[in-house]
Amino acid sequence: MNIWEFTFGKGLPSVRVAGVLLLAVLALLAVGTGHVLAADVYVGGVGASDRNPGTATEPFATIQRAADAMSSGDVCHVRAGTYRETVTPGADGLTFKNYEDEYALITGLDVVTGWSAHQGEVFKAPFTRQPQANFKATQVFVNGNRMHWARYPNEDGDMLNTADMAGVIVSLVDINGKKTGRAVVAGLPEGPQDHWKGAWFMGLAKEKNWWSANKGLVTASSGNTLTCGNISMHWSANFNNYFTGDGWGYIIGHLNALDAEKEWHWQDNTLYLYPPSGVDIRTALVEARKRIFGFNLTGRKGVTLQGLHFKAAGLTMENAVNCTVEKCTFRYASSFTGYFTNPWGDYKNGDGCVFVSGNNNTIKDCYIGRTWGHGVSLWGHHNVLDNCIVEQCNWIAERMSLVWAPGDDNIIRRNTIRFSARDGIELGNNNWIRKYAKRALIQYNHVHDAGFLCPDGGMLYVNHQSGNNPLANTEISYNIWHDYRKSTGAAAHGGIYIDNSSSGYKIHHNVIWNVPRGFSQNGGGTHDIFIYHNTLINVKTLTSWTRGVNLSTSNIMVRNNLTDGAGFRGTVVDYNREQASLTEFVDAEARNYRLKPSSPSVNKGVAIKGINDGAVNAPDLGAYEYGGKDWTAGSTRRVPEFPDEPEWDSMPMSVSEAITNPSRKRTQS
Ligand SMILES: [Ca+2]
Ligand SMILES: [Ca+2]
Ligand SMILES: [Ca+2]
Repeated sequence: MNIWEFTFGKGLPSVRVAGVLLLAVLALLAVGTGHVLAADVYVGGVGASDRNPGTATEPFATIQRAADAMSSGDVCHVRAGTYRETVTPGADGLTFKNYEDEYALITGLDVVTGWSAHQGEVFKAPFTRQPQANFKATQVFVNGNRMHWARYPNEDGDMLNTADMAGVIVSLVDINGKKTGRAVVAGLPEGPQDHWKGAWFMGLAKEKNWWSANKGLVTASSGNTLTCGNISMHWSANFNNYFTGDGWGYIIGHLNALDAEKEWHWQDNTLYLYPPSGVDIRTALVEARKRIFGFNLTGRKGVTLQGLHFKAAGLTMENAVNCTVEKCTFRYASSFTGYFTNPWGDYKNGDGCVFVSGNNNTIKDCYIGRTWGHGVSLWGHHNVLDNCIVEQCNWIAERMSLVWAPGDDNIIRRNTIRFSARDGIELGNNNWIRKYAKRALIQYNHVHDAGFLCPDGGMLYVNHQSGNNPLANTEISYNIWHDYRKSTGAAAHGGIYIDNSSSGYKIHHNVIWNVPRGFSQNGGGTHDIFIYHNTLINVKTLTSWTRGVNLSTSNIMVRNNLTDGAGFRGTVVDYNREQASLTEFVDAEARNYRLKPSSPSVNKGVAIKGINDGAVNAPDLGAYEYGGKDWTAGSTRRVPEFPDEPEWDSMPMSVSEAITNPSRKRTQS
């Protein structure tokens, strides 16, 4: 049998074979002369209309119109403008990019008009939004700035503090055999019976809210006492009373809470708004969330998004393959929702922000943040997150992370990851979501100022649940981790937290400071943990291992590390230097923990194959080798200026401020 018979089958008419060959030749020509067939398509600008041919001089008006007209290899150039759409490409191999340096904004917001007086300073207007499961709230912006869903007490704008919350006492009661939440809210203005029915309660039981916040839907209220149904999973289970007691909290999402400027509420297809002072609602730009996604790349291959801005709109890449997202920005992907069934949120429907369940995709040079939910969700495999800034996520204080990456073989490198109620990077949880990352590479990241509201999290968190599960074989190297903010209480972890028997981690050349525990674990059975060449400063407990009942905690190698503290523990602990003087670092005050030539840590380490092969003379202790190859961590990007959002600048810190003065404006009550 010759190859042709094998390929096309016996008895195939020769004319058919010739036809197939002709097509093959044409296809080869198309690949070889891509410029001839690939087209440039233009969207936006003067005279834009979807009835145009989509040329530079006669551009389309919508990106979707361009997407419908494009075929593989085509490039869509998006001019400056605001695009209120969810773009769903119908072909693979497309590129969508901003035109030159123009500011192209894709938004899930629509303009709200038709305002009339409601009561006092509050106005109302008709508004409906795309129906979607678990998309319980909308979001509202006035002249581009974020407003607050009506709340008691009022929101001060800092989404990760407790200073503006009320004192609460949270409990769990049995009502007709059903676990029901109770919350007593200090100072709550008393109204008639059920004054707060239909609102959400969100509470933090002080040091006891070990994992995440208490949330529930108020089913009844009397005086300042709320009865809550649909309570969050952890509150309902109330493990060892971790989620009860006194703490902080607020009521959100009720018209009766709408009593201050910048507050809004939406119900019965009516939007209520108390405009910011000095803003005339008749001339202001008021926008509310209509759509979940800005782009839907579900199932697509080889699509590139470049230089596009997303506001109040997520990106879903479910089962997407070989796609690239670069120099894009994503803000406000998710609104406040209940999450009572899933502490990881409705991650496929916006809470994931940039949600990737497919493989071999790259997200690089992006800004991602300012959201109630996740920043980036790498659920798929062989994806790369590179040189991004991911900040201000998990405002809802759930099990949501700046970077949530339970997929296998993902690479997370050179990112700046900061400001979260709980974890910085989470690599999965085999107890709750039955998935944790294998063979991940976490490298050259700068992760800081996480854990503002939940003590029992980590700069990096993962949970294998049992030491009998397969090794992760994950490498965590050359990163900087510092300032886990909720650092008091028995549950405070905050460092590299490889929880519940997580095993198979090579953790080397990391610098860690200001966390309660450097490397920690619960539950016993942890094994194959290699902790080499880390520098730990102001870490209360360097290593925290516990032994379980069925499995011993074994093969924990702690070697060539350097700290100003004391008490490294493991099964092999040697060649470490404890109680080091800060004077042996180049500039400890500026957090430069490189060694001086005179440092007693120089050349005091032991050779470890594959870890310190490039050492100058003998290996040094800690994360930097004197005279050796230097390394830095974090994104080289800067937080962009967003012309559509003039007032955010008053709140966040710049990168340099955050490094040198992380406590500024972020005081914890
Ligand atoms: Ca606040
Ligand atoms: Ca209020
Ligand atoms: Ca050396």
